[in-house]
Amino acid sequence: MTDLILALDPTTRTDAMRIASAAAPHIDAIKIGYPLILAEGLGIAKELKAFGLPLIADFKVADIPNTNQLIAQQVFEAGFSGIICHGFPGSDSVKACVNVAHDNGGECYVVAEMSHPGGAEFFQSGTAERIARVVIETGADGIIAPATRPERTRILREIIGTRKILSPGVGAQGGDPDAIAGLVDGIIVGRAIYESNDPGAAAARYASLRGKRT
Ligand code: NUP
Repeated sequence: MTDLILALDPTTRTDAMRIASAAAPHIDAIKIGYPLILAEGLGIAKELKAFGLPLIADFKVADIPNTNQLIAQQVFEAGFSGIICHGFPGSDSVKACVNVAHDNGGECYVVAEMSHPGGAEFFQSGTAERIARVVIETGADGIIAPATRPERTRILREIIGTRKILSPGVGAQGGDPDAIAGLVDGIIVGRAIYESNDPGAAAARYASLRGKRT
């Protein structure tokens, strides 16, 4: 079954906890990033851990290896089980995040190609494919690849084999869960759930649409 990952980007603790609580029975993991953490602090991670779901830090870490390592250490000390980093700073920077993740029993995902329209500007013409190969070289756990462009994600799947693909862009960005779910290990859904009047029902609907991996 393809996982359903909630992108929890509201900017108040009250909204975040309400939405996570409603969605929790229907989702497989929670992803948070700058919007919620800059608003409420890193301590929100420990509160969200109470839902008993994997918690992914979407910081798209993109620095030199030493700084990446320092950032990743803070992430895992805060209680996260996974981290998302960028691949374009190079394999040594990615490896720094992978090492810290694995030392902590966690996972590291690398952004291969972004889901928004501008993601086609720099990640294509070979860059996404190169980043996917860095995932293999560094032992990272998988990539982030666009639900908005299943044809691109299919190409990246051929490079990374059985490593995981987590795919944002379903819902608010126009990605169709039917077109992507069979190709990836997890779909990431944010606004279509957290901006819904009934986040629990919306999460249940995406859970029923996510289909099986083929
Ligand atoms: O390429 C990416 N696209 C993307 O939307 C990489 C990401 N990490 N994301 C994140 O996924 C984005 O920052 C947001 O947290 C989530 C998608 O949210 P939504 O468009 O479903 O609201």
